[in-house]
Amino acid sequence: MTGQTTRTTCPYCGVGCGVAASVDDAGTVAVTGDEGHPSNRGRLCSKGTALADTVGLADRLLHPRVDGHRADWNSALDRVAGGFAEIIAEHGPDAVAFYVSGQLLTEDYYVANKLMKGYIGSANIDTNSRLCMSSAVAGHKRAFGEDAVPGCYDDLEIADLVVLVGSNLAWCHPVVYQRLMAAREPDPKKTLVVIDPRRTATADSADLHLPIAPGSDVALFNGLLAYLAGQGITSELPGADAAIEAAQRMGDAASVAQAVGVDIDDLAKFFTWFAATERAVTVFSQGVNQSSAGTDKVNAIINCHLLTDRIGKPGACPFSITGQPNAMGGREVGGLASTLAAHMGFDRADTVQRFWGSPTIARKPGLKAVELFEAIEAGRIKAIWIMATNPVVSLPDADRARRALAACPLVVVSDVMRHTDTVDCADVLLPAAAWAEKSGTVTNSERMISRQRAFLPLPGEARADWRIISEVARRMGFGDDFAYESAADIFREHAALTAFENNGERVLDLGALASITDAEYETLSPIRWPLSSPEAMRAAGAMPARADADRLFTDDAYPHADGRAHLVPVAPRGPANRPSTSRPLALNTGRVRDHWHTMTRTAKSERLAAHIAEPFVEIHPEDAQTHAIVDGRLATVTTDWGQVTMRAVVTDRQRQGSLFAPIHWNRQFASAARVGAAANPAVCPIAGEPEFKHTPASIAPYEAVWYGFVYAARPLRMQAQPGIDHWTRVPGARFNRYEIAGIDRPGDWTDRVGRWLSVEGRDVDWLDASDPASGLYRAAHIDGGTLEAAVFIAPTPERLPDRSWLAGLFTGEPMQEAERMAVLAGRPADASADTGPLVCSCFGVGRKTIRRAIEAEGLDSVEAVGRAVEAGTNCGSCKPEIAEILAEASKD
Ligand SMILES: Nc1nc2c(c(=O)[nH]1)N[C@H]1C(S)=C(S)[C@@H](COP(=O)(O)OP(=O)(O)OC[C@H]3O[C@@H](n4cnc5c(=O)[nH]c(N)nc54)[C@H](O)[C@@H]3O)O[C@H]1N2
Ligand SMILES: Nc1nc2c(c(=O)[nH]1)N[C@H]1C(S)=C(S)[C@@H](COP(=O)(O)OP(=O)(O)OC[C@H]3O[C@@H](n4cnc5c(=O)[nH]c(N)nc54)[C@H](O)[C@@H]3O)O[C@H]1N2
Ligand code: SF4
Ligand SMILES: [Mo]
Repeated sequence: MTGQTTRTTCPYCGVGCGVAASVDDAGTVAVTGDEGHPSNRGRLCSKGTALADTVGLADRLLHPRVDGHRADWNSALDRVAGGFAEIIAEHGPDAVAFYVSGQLLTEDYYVANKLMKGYIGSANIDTNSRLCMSSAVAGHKRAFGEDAVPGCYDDLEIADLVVLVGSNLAWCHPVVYQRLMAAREPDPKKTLVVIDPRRTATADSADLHLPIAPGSDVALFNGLLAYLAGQGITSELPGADAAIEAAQRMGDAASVAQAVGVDIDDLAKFFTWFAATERAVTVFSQGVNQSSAGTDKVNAIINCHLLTDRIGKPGACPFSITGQPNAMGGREVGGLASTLAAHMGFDRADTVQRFWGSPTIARKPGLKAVELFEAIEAGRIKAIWIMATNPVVSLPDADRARRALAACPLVVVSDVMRHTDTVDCADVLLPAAAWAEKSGTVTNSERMISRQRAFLPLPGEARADWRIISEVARRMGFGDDFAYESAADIFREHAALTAFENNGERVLDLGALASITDAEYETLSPIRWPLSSPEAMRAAGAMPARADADRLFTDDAYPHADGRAHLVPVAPRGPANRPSTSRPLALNTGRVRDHWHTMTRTAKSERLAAHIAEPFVEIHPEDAQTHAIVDGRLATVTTDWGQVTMRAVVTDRQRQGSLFAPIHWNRQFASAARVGAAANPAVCPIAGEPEFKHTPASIAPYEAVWYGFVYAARPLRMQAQPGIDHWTRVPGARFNRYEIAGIDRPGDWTDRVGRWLSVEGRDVDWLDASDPASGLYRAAHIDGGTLEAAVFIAPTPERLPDRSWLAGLFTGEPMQEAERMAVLAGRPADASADTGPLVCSCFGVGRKTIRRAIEAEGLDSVEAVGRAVEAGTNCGSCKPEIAEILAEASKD
């Protein structure tokens, strides 16, 4: 496959950017944006740009393992099929479950769903999309009659008003954000409103930021609906009167502002802008979905669009932006326990069974993710197969997930990594093919189906997920119906099911692709559904091959039985658990720019790992003072479910009363930063989506008496190091960095540090300097002239040297005398070597370099910084941060 370019799709976020990948004769992979892909038109963000860094085989799971030992495929698959069959025979089909992922390809997902619902005969298959999109799914069904996103990315460019609700678009959907920013540039009348309790990088570029009280979105959008109705806007749609009446119970604008916790003038500005702007798009994401009122929040937003008839038109729609690359594909095949397949509910069980010709069919919904793990812990589910997700990190009350897996008689995990917090709980481990090695399709946030294509050979014994599932199905006696030879075979079957007995009832219709040939599948260009078969279109009186699938509901026809859209009356209610005297703060959780979820892939890229190197907890300055939290020191956050310890960041970007911590770090990378363990498992009663954005919490300083860091060419086994009470690993290409802290000071640092680095008995050059009076200690371990490790200890973190320049000394080349001295002195010989924390990951430009350039050259714009030091000139993901550094420099 060398020497050619393969067009495929980025495996990260739901933007679904097309990429072009090539492998040269030396095996070096290069990835660039695909100019021909309509969703990104060649653009990529920092994560997409760094994809080539992440395809290496380090730490990959390459062979099946059973009970902790390497096994061959036959015995591993027999164990899975036999184990499941035995439990089903004894306890019935509802005693087993699959827990799958929006990171599976549509074909993998389709086969998993078919096996569980049509052959095992249970609906106990749920997906991590439950934690992500299920409120949007339920909201769409209530409003439209089907789970369908009406608009497309072009709408954000066309709109005169874009409202982002609970979405940090600049970091989480960066290419859509770039498209939006580019559209706004020449057109100052295009307005952006950001609704988020935190002042995020996205909020920085808004015309108006409403830092609402956590969980108050229903109050806000009910307030808007009442305002719109007050302007004389009416609607004949079912539910309109009831929804308006419910909204009017909020009272006047002052009571709404009070409930939402924002300035009344800002609120009025938002309401008048929305009322006056026909072309308005409201984008919503996890600040809306991940709530015990998630579904109501979704409908509160959609109500405002239905009342004003702003849907199905260019530049006007409510827009649920999806997180994972194939969140949408998973919803299409029925990966959620609450649907059957192809957007059909359990009322269509006979249709689905007829199509599959299956021996049985699930007739009622299965357990949703949080309940599913409860049932495992309680022993009601006795076998679980987890694919492409890491629930020991990502579920709320994640320690329960770990306990559940420990208690479960059969835990099967299909993954690409040898170790994750979940993999470490498995009885059977199945090595899956990773991105770059697997082929199939994904659907992005704008209903665009794109191909993922393999451009690297399958490593070790890894296999595509659909093959693994089909093999297990065969061993369970269902071979004839799972005799797929290629992903294309599965895709055709899926497409045919969407059209089967459809008669125009379901918007999801891929009928036109049901007879696609292998060759056509191979070269399939990105294509948006619906794609009815020509016959179906003709029967429905529409023209064959309707070209315009860009927008749904353009003709005001909806999949509800009455053919209309419904407004849903909703009443505001607070989070499931409110802050109290013992837990006075609300813990909010979310993402950072350069990491993806549980870091299994982004941590392979040194430049991505360097952007935000450590887990942190953000706290407002007033709260920091109340709770004695100091910026840069460690703090422990405790909730009723668990505890994490992270670096405190004191900032007024955070609302008073709230904390924010990232979701990414876990046991593989830090001693105590798995934030899911602290997250409230309360869920939305309709969708079952957890309340990840709001857990009552307390915070206290972590009583470290020393802080330090280690750079080491070889990885250290942190769990086993004496005297290190707290650690974070920051992966690098030629070194590992460990940020460490302890609650006891050792008598002899030389002895202690020597043991960490196991230098005893080796022929090494060992330099160290200890100053007991000041509590400072430094050591360098040089082997054969090259730097092997460097250690710095100080009583407070402020007294530790900057990290960035030290990384540059791990070159594998002999050290110069000046460099040795610099290490011991704790500062670089040349000050410009200290670049500060990484800002631009494409060109490796640090904060200090940018600050120095701004000051030295009097730079005053993001573009000028780009011209001077290159930062921000490739993918542009760091532009909001450069703007922030400029603002900071102008203040100082
Ligand atoms: N860099 C990066 N990008 C990603 C991912 C990643 O891991 N890393 N993951 C992808 C996935 S799967 C997903 S689901 C998306 C998520 O994308 P987003 O939803 O944009 O990301 P989050 O950081 O989870 O949360 C968004 C915002 O909701 C805000 N919020 C919290 N509570 C409330 C509230 O009550 N009301 C409102 N209005 N806002 C609130 C938070 O402060 C936060 O800034 O990102 C995708 N993109
Ligand atoms: N506190 C808190 N928790 C959250 C959230 C939050 O905002 N706050 N957000 C939630 C959301 S929206 C999401 S989407 C989840 C994400 O959470 P997870 O799905 O648990 O996170 P990932 O790290 O993406 O896990 C994917 C796993 O699949 C493996 N993998 C990668 N490719 C393949 C493949 O092709 N096949 C197989 N079999 N395995 C593969 C990876 O190595 C990794 O172990 O987290 C949820 N949890
Ligand atoms: S925005 Fe970035 S992470 Fe998302 S698909 Fe595009 S390149 Fe990948
Ligand atoms: Mo997600």
